[in-house]
Amino acid sequence: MADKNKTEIYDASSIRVLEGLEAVRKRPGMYIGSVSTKGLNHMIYEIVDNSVDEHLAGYCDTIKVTLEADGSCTVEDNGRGIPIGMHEKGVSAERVVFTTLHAGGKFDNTAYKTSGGLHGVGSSVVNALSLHLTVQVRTGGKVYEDRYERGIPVLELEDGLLPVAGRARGTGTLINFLPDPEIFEKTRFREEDVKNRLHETTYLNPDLTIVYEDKREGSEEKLEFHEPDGIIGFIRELNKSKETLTDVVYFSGMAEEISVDVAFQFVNEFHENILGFCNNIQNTEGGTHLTGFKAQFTQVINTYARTLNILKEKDANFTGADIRNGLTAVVSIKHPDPIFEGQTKTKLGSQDASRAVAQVTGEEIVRYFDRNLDTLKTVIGCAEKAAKIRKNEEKIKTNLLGKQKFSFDSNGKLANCTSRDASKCEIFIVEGDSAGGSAKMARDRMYQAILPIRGKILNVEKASIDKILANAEIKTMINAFGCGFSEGYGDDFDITRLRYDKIVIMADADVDGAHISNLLLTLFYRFMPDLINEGHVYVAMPPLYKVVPKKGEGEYLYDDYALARYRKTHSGDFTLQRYKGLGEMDAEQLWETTLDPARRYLKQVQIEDALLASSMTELLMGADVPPRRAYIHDHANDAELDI
Ligand code: TSJ
Repeated sequence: MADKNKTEIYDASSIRVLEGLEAVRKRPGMYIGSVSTKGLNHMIYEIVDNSVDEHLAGYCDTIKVTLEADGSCTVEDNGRGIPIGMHEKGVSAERVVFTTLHAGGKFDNTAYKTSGGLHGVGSSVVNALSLHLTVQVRTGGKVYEDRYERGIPVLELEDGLLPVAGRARGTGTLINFLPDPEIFEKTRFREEDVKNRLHETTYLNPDLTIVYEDKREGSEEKLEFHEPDGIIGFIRELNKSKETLTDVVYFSGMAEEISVDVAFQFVNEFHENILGFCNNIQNTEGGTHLTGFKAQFTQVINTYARTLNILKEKDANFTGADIRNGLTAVVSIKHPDPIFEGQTKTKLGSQDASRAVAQVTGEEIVRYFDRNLDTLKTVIGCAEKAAKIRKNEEKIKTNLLGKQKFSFDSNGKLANCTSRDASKCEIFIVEGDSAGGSAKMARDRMYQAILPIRGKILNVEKASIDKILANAEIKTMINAFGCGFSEGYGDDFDITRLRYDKIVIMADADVDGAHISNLLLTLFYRFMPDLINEGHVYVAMPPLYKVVPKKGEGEYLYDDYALARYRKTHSGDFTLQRYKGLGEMDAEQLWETTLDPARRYLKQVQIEDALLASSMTELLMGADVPPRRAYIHDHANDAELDI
């Protein structure tokens, strides 16, 4: 019996399995997105999505996600259990699931495949990238168990059947896995990201409960996510700290075999926040469902505005951006066979989704607005206000920016670099004139530009576009970057004209510094989001300490963790200097620690999560929390750039 199984390991299908595993482990980024914390967290989502599929199929109402004390993750559901019977290939179906790339389809008779973007590549990828992975399936009063190491099964099966590990009630699946430290740069799941993603999942699946538990030392926590109000609750959460102008409006419907769920609300702000989801996966690059929703929404409101004689015959229509000014919306569709496009395969491309969302939206919001004229008037009022601001803005743009297009440095403070090769140039936005002065002296003039900014720049969340554009520091930045800016839909932003590969925010590691970074990031996020989306925005991480031992070389330490480690590993006396701000460093120190591409630390700014991104304040509160050691040391990147 055992011999028969031994030979199985080397048959043709097993060799394919080993080749598949090798491909995944050789290029993990291709399969899981990245090997940073983002990819690591993604391992959890890949597994959880399978339980969500089981929920969508109607067989599971609770999922437990546990971050274990040993660094592994356990995901358990109360669904039917992964099928363990004999598969046509002569092994347990469960083995096929965990060893075949792009399995799923075979067993997946659920109505909706969650094959959005990176998703659906699934459990075999997680398995290949885990040091060990254990599967437990409860069914028929028993628990069956299987185990893998780096994707390779380690238990010998009797007649291809899984061993019984014990007795149990009910049915369900439990997976425990430990991401392989040989693959991932970081092996600590980031709880804020995981919690947000799980919470988001429950907003999109109102009948699902997700129990989250963190058992890791120092961050113990247990939470239960259940959002019976669904995307209505999601909108409430997104707008919880905003001044709302209307109720949350919800509608749903079905067209072309696509189910459409929409919730929206207007708030007193000068921008829109519309999130698209297809089969529970966020489409961060948008797509056809959003196009369909926006086009139909615009058309309906313009028609109403004419019927109510708010728009006169001679008036032009409101633009889409006018109408969506202040709109928060979630558009969630379930599509039987979606197509994804875009750089990160997160843009929905299915044309039928556009038609289906437009059809449902057209029918349902007319039904709603016919009965809720007050809400309709508020919405049209927002559009009128936005149109007025837009017309004003168009004037300002031609008057102000137009004239300044060629006066590169409007107030004489930018110290530009010599090179015009944008792929090698960097611009440092430095808080304070004294640090700005040191940075100008210290920099590599060929490739590094310095723009000092003073005091607090405008809070762009609260200010209107004309005020924002009148602000001298903001004008200088827009001119320096060279790609214009975009407000809402009327898109004047052209990333191909960007003059710098890296835009680095350099602020003190204190509350004021955090505030300035916050305002700058908000500015970029609102008016130049592609700078962030395409990875051009960084935050410099100046050192917190310098230690100089009695004997030997001094060194800079970038966080308290590094200091604690230094104390542990160095026995003799040393002097400790604490830097309170950039201003305390002279030009040479600033070069060594913060500017020199070979030695500095930079944190690349990313916006991953819709809930977080909806409020930059929260985003930064989040970014403040992780230990500073989690930041990127970007030697490698720059070594390449220097060639
Ligand atoms: F990803 C995974 F494979 F690791 C995984 C799968 C992880 C977790 C936590 C759960 C699951 C999973 C799979 N939960 N429930 C299921 N269900 C099925 O695979 C299943 C069961 C029965 C039938 C059937 O037609 O009888 C069909 C399916 C897809």
